[in-house]
Amino acid sequence: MKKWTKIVLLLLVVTLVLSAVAFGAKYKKNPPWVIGFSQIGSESEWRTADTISIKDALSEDPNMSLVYADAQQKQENQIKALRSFIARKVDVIVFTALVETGYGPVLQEAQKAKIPVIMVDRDVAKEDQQYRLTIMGSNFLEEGRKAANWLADYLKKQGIDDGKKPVNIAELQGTVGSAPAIDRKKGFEEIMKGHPNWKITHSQTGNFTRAEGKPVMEAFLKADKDIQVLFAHNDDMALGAIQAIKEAGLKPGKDIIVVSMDGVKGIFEAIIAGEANCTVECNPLLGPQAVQAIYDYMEGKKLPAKIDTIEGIFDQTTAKEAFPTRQY
Ligand code: GYE
Repeated sequence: MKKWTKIVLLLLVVTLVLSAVAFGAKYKKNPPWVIGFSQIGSESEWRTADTISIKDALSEDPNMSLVYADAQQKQENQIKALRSFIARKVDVIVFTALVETGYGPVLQEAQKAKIPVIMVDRDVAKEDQQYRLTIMGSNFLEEGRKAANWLADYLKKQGIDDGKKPVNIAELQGTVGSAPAIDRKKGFEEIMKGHPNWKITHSQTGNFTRAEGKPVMEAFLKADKDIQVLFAHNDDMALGAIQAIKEAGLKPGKDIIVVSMDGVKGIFEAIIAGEANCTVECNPLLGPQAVQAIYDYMEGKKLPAKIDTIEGIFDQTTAKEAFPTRQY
């Protein structure tokens, strides 16, 4: 063999060995990785889209194997599922917290077992955030502000709000103690401070479902017909309430302004039909972002404490045009 051929061959071998070493060291742990995903349930159109997005992204990735647990809106089921993930030593936990409090001990157990927890959508309370790696999802506080700011603008344009006459608002709250219910309310009320004539005259939970949104709105209307605005913490409750408004002989979208959050297909249809007025988008398609976060973790990259999603707002002037491009 000629000398230069030997050198080329040697270089080739060195390159191959080096790249093999580099590849082997690419991840903290060699794939496939077992990912435990604890979802809260299936209360809304939003949740369905979110579950499909995360399950698809995780199960379509050849490096991941998914273990799925649906808590059916019960915190104790969720804590059990998290403990079973820890017991079977999954590589990563993906977790949406039904409510903010009560997960401290189980999150500490995960941390002790060195299992990273990547939160999706609903976060835990401040004091427990130190036990999870990151959270990805929406800024619920900002969503509440957006809804109130849209309302202020709309009332002004319609000549309904003179700054003095009371504007009576009925509120359908999400699941009590959940991050989106707490923060959407807070954000909305923050903007309300600049409108002293706005009043929340009724406020109750409808648990983020159509089935509960309807009877709660019925009860509001039975007690009092003088409601100008419905602020619902999600579209599903708004859709249930729209039904109740109609059955009470009133026109949703006209007699009562309907503002909600999520941006699901059902509310787009209602907005286009003139029966709802505005939805603040909350993007449930978090699967690809969750997968990215798992890779980042496995590659030893530092993850930001919070990964925000970018979202819009839709009303009767924009819903029709945007509808064909909606993915959920
Ligand atoms: O708005 C609602 C769902 O946590 C952001 O939960 C989510 C909320 C969403 O049930 O429809």
